[in-house]
Amino acid sequence: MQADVALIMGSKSDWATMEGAAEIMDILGVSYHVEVVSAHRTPAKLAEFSESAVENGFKVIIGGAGGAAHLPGMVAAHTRLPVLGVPVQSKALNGMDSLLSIAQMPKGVAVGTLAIGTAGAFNAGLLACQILAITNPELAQKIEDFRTNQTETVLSNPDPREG
Ligand code: RP5
Repeated sequence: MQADVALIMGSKSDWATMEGAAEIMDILGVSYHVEVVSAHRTPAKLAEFSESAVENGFKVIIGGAGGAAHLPGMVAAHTRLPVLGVPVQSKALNGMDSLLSIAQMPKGVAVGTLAIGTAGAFNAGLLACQILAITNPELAQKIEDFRTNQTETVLSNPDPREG
């Protein structure tokens, strides 16, 4: 099946973080393909995957990686599709290494960098949906409903002592 979003990551160990992107895409009904594609351990696969991403029908790529997190930047170097980078929280440096590796791209090759960890992964999925919603009114309405729901949930239970 053709998917709109490629959800790729450097290692299986990244899935615990990156599944948040899948969660919101499931909620909003956006199709995605999940695969481990490592910039360092499978560099030829990364180049092939990125170069064929347009012809394979992807519209947005989400890349998650930790530590020396070169995956999103190297994917962006090989495709014109928008790439959203998620810094996975590393053990040694708490994800600061991942964040800086992903954010500090050179002028001319863009990666949209999200927050470190699970919030970043969820928001990468949400942002991918928002990008797709530019040309998809039905998806746009689902995002409006999600936001309204979220706001109402906070407004209807403002006491921090209650669960
Ligand atoms: C990165 O190294 C991966 O994205 C992962 O966050 C980190 C550790 O990978 P594993 O050693 O757990 O496979 O390439």
